[in-house]
Amino acid sequence: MTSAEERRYAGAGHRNGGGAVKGFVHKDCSRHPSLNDSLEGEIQAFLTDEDQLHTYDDLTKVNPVTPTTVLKCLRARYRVKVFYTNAGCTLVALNPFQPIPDLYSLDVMKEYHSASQPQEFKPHIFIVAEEAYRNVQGQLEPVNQSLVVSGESGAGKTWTSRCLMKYYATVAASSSVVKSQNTVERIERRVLDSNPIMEAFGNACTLRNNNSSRFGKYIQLQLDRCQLLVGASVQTYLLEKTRVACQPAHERNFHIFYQMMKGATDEQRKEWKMPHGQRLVWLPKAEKIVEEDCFHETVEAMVHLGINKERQRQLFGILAGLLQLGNVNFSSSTDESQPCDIEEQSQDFLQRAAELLCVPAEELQTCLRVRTLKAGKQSVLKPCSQAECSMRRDCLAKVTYAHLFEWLVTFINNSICADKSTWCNFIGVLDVYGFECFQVNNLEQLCINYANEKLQQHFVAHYLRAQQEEYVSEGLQWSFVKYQDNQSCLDLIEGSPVSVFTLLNEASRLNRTSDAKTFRVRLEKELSDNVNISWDKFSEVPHFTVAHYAGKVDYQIQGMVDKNKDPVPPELIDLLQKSGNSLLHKMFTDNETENLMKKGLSKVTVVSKFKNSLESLMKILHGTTPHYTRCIKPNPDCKPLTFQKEEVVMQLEACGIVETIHISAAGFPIRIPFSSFIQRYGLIAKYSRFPFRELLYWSAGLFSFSFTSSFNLDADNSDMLHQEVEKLLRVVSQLQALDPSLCFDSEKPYSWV
Ligand code: AOV
Ligand code: MG
Repeated sequence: MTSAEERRYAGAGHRNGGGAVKGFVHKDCSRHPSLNDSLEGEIQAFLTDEDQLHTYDDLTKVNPVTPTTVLKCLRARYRVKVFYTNAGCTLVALNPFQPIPDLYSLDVMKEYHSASQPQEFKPHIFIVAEEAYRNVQGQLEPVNQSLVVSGESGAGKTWTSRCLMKYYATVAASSSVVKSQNTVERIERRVLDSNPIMEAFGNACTLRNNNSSRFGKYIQLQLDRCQLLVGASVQTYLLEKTRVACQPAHERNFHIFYQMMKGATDEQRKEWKMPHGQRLVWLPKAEKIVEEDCFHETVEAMVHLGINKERQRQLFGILAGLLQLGNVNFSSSTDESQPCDIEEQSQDFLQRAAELLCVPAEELQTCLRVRTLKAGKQSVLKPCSQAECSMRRDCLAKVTYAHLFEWLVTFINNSICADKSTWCNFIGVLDVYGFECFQVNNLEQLCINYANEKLQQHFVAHYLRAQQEEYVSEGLQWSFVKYQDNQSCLDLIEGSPVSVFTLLNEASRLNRTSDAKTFRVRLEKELSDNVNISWDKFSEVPHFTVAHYAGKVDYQIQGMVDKNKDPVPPELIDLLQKSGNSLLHKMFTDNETENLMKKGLSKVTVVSKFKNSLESLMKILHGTTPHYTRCIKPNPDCKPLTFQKEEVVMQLEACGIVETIHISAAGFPIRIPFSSFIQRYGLIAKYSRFPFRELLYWSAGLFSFSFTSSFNLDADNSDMLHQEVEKLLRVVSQLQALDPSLCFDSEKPYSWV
């Protein structure tokens, strides 16, 4: 379906549905244990025009709105390969798990961009993009916009974010050129090229998604006065750095390592000391072939962004060094006064790691095996146990990789960020890691799921709560739609004075021996009042279970406190600062935190840092107009065009889609400040015998004029104005036919300026 005619939405409706079903009784659709069992039955009983279900472009039009009817409609659409559906104010995007030709082509972008009423087209991510783009201008003043893409792991958030960026890089191309380090590139090219680099270094193949983002990102696309893209900046959130040294069963390390292995020339292999057939412990093979292994594309993007050959050489040298380090093992020592030895067969790997990281092999060995304890001015050397040695090895890799990632992000920002004087507004695209529930979950999943809770709260606060409160404050008749508020879950995780985070921080600060059982008992003592936490007291493995908005997750406690402390032995920082690899040296000397870390003063825990960074993100989001896209994963195995209803219904319930639809269907879809409305439509008051306030709400419910950016009333656009007035007058006469008692209040003469 590529022709404009086919894409055009048949009815006269718009993205947000009409104001039809007010005051309905809301069916409580909180978790329903027998929902799946009764699913088919209920579906059978539903709607007679089954053949037409796939034509429902907006779920607000499904009647009645229940999880099952919504599900049925989405399934019908998925079967005919329609992947986008409006749900009131949000867009639901079903993942096809298969490239869909022509759905995102240049022509389609242009078509949406040039349409006078894109919202009358079939639902598409480009409508959301275009809506945000036109909204930036604002009705009175420019408003920054945010596109919030959510959904569970593998649902399609990153894919959608890429589509959005491509859209703006196309329709808002300024074609200005930027120079850095002997390269000259168009800015749009650079902004897009930041994606493959960040994905190569920050994404990995997990059980849930072959290209799973292991970090969160918020990209601000900077627009100038003419609304052209002149730059961008990226903010990243908590990279899952443990993956570099420890990959969960059947998962892989970050893509970049595999890209190097697959794409390297013989010469590069030699330089990286990676002969064919070498088994590298930190590079577990995944059974699946992953498309993301495209070294060439990553390198090309690096060139475009201005990372020169020498820097690339240093960067890959460091990565190769880390891979060698992964094969270094330690033998157990019977004599505690003696440090553990490096295993015989590991010696070569240690030597190669040292060469690649450009540090003296002797010192590397000592750093890994001996701890230096400072007591006043004196230092005491303490040999490390076998486990401690391995921990120090892993720590070296993690801290190096995290710094490398940070360096890359800073480089990208320097390369794509426009000068503040040249841009005035932004459109932000948020793509974080999706909700995760594995067999074993630890601090990483707790942070990821906490981020998703925060986003859900933003949605609830911004849309479900705020919209209804506004109706009430404006004196509209409204029966409140219940929704699932996740505040108590957030209180449990991050609240004060006691929460999982405060207790974790306390345990980390007191340097208590990280006994998992003790920690669990403490959690139970302090938090058992919260309904969102539970535990199986008889379980062998100490854990706690959190009831997230998206489902229950068991978190293993073992290792959590240590992960939160994330200590870096100062000797390791010292060593890396001495590296002859100028990039590695720079990464560890440029930053003030390194010096604090070295002195052991950096006591900020992982969860505190993450909480702070999410709070600043929330502040930014609150200052923008949000647009929500809910990505849905139609089956757990990432199979093309396979729709499993149990899987989908769980996600629909989790994100409160039914409540959203109810509120959208019952509510007023378009809100315009009074002053803008008067400025624009006050003219009608002259002609109509209609109370202005009524007119305001009725017309707001019937017209999607929020889409047309505001215009000044001068001779040039008087035609346009008259057309709009004609349209409104038609509505007014229809309304008066319905209810002759409606009349114009002559005491309040509104007129336009
Ligand atoms: P995620 O970002 O939501 O998961 P992705 O965006 O990586 O998920 O999507 C997973 C995979 O689904 C992609 O690699 C594509 O193969 C496929 N896919 C998604 N959307 C589309 C689409 N519109 N058309 C075709 N294929 C698609 V995670 O990062 O794991 O939370 O942490
Ligand atoms: Mg992703």
